[in-house]
Amino acid sequence: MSQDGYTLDPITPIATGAPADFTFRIIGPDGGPVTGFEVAHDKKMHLIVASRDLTSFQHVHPEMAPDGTWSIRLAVPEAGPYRAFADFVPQGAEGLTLGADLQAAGDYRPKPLPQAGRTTSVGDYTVSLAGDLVAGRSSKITLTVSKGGEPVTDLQPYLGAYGHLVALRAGDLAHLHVHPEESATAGPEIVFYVEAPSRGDYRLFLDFQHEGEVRTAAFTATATTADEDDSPAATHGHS
Ligand SMILES: [Cu+2]
Repeated sequence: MSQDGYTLDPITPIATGAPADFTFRIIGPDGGPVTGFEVAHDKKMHLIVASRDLTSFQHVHPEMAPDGTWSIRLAVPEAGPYRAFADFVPQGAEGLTLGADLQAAGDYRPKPLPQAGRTTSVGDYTVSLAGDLVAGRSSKITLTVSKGGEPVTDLQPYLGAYGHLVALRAGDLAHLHVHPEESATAGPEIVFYVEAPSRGDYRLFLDFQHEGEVRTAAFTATATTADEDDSPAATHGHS
């Protein structure tokens, strides 16, 4: 929740059903709300709200009032525990991702983590995943977008890239470092490097834009340790 003297301070609870204003501040090292932010990935603030069971995910861009209060119309689909992540760069400082636990009031029935798989669909789109997460190293993950069986080659830039990937660890919702490949094309492949800190299950959320609309494709992926990974493609050596 706090890092480098910065804290994510939720002001309002999150709503279920009808969207309501969700407001928060970033409290800085001097104890007051931060009002100076750099633009990163096209926005000054990226807010991610995920359910604790990782079946719900939203990536939105709040607006800031002059006093440093950020707000966005938001509703979550069901009651239960959620985690919010604010991703931002304070003026003159390093970029940060801060988390805060939120509770949407009401009865909570956690769902099991969706099964791991290499293909998922969202609307008319199919996204496939190649590559394996290996704990403790940067793993290359290639996501391929198709529509109606045809590769999509005219993805639109979204947040300064052709796709935006968020990776969260199942259980504690630890937020992973993800780097997009620099030499990106407009599809069908989008390449990321994902740093999984430990073995276990993760949920990957890909935001991509095509024909003017942003969609989110979600995958469950399991990270192995290097020793468990005996595939020929593994780059480590067995002697
Ligand atoms: Cu964002």
